[in-house]
Amino acid sequence: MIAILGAGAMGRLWAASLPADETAFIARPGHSPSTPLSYNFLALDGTERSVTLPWLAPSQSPDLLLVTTKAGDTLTALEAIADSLQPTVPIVLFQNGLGSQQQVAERWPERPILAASTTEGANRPSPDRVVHAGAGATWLGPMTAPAIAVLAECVKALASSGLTVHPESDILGRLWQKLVVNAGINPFTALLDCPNGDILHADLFLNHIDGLCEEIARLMVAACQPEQAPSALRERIEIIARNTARNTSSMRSDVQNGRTTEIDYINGFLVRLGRSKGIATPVNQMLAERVQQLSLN
Ligand code: KPL
Repeated sequence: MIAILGAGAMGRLWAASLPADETAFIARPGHSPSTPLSYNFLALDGTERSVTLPWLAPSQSPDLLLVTTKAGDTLTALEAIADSLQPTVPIVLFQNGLGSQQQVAERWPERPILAASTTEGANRPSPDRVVHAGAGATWLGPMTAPAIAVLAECVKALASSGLTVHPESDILGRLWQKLVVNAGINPFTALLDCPNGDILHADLFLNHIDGLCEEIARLMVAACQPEQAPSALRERIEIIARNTARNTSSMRSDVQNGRTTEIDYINGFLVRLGRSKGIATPVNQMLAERVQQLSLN
């Protein structure tokens, strides 16, 4: 049985794609829903179907756990269920940004903990509807030593969904590549309240993108990531912003829906890293503070 903790768009995409008789959601601690979870799922081919999945019974022990909670909720959500999980159950973390994966790996180094980086696009335009908005791929890699031995079996289990899944020995490197893009697109779209492509012509972006990329390039070296020129980082950010020009970023969507954003695990992570390495991060700090301010308004 594959259990999913976190019933947002990403959790529901996997739930709709994995074999229905082998998948269940995990209820929040203290909640025991009396009815299964149902929603409509719009697939990439334009067909819409109803998905109904059970909640994992307290007596059931999953063979694999997918964690699709928001980055900021992950450690607490896992702490609440960890005692009921066999110590050998692989735990796959799907959070955006960086920081939450390390928190979990440091908390349970003896467990097989993996991180996923995905380019699958999913959104939830209303509470009971999930849209698979773009085909992508998912890379899985070990965050703790015991995860190395279970990587292949986890890739196989997730690939039974029909989604594209690859093993990745350097998952931190891949998460860093995604972090660069998220740090250079998401806060601007949230602050400007615009789709991804529109940031490219906005003064806020044009005035700060070079400074931001210089900070990230220095931080990557300090974090033992391959050195990349700030201009190459900017180019990648701009290519993705152009390729996803009409998309609403996850951060803009969080702000629009009154949800906590993942800024603390994107630009906020870079600010904390800068502090620990003695690297100034004024642009990341300004963006993190302004996005945090948005959620307070
Ligand atoms: O990953 C994304 C996000 O919205 O979080 C991008 C790449 C910005 C696409 O919208």
